[in-house]
Parts: sequence; structure tokens; C-alpha cells
Amino acid sequence: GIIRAIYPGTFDPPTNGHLDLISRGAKIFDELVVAVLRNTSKGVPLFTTEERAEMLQEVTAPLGNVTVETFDGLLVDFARMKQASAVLRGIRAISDYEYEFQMAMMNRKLDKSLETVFMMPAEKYTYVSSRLIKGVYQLNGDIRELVPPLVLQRLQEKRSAKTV
Ligand code: COD
Repeated sequence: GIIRAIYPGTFDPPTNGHLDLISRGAKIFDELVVAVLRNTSKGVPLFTTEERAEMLQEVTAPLGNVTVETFDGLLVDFARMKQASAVLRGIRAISDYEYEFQMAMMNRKLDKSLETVFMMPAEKYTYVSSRLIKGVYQLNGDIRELVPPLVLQRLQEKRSAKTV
């Protein structure tokens, strides 16, 4: 049958690391649903859920088997609703492992039929995170090679909206 996977995250904002993982996932799964979390526990996001989903939609448009949705509540419930059999997550470094392991095990506890699949990004993106991108950008650092051009543009718009 068809294997549909969910790639869940906060994506505040989407980075080239996320995109790298999405392209890899799109190659091994029949369908990949990028799922943007609505109510994040990570504090107030820079971009609204709709802004994050719209950016992801635009940058994944060339990939025919990738769709973008938003979700609330438990990931396992969303995955069941989508009839997905796998969750895709990225591992950048050993430091990601502990948190990812706990989440994968908790999700398995909640739904034993859902498998978590880990993939590693290209080496050049292993240090890229949304949090660092926001920090470096706020201090006028050059992040052109680390985010898609559209995300750079949206970051610029946020900054000029703030200073007006
Ligand atoms: N290279 C490769 N992968 C990367 C990179 C990079 N440079 N940067 C990030 N990633 C990966 C991350 O490891 C992650 O797998 C994914 O991309 C998304 O990253 P983030 O940071 O946007 O997403 P998170 O970690 O904030 O997502 C957390 C969830 C939304 C998945 C989680 O909070 C959740 O499932 N919430 C719903 C409620 C729930 O079910 N809770 C119980 C979970 S046990």
C-alpha cells in the first residue's frame, strides 16, 4: 500500500535544514505531510501558524508528493486522522537524540502502530536551527545560505514591520 508519513514541527521559520529533510523524506515515502504545530510550547512564535504554513507551501511546491497542513493536539491523533504510518524527524547531532528518543517512545506508547523514522540532513545543515537563525538574523548576520530566499524575504518584512 501507500506509505504516508508526517513531518511535524514548529518551523518558526522553516530552514534549509527542514527543506533538506523534506526532500529526503519525499524520496522514500509515497506521501509526506508537513504538519505545522498550532499551539507551541516554545513561547510566542515570530511567525503565525498561517505564515509558517504558507512559507512551507511555497518552498515545497516543486515536490509533487508533499502537502502542508496545520495541527493542534496530539501528534498521534493527527497521524491517525491522516492515516499515516510513520513520523519523520531529523537528527542533527547527539544533542537532538535524547529529546527525540523520548518523543518517539512516548508516541509509540500512545499509538503502537506509528513508527518514527529518523533521517540526517546534509552535513552543511547540521548546525542550523530555527532558534539560531532568528538570533543571528536579529543581529544582522548573513543567513542567506541557511534559509530559502522566500524565508529571508519574510524575515526582512518582519523586521521592517517592527521598526515602523
Ligand atoms: N537538519 C535536519 N533536521 C532538522 C534541522 C536541520 N538543520 N532543524 C530541525 N530539524 C528537524 C528537527 O529535528 C525536527 O525533527 C524537525 O526538523 C522539526 O523541527 P522543529 O524544531 O521545527 O520542530 P519541534 O521539535 O519544535 O517539533 C515538536 C513537535 C511539534 C513535533 C511536538 O511538540 C509535538 O508533537 N507536539 C504535539 C503535541 C504532542 O503530541 N505531544 C506529545 C509528543 S511526545
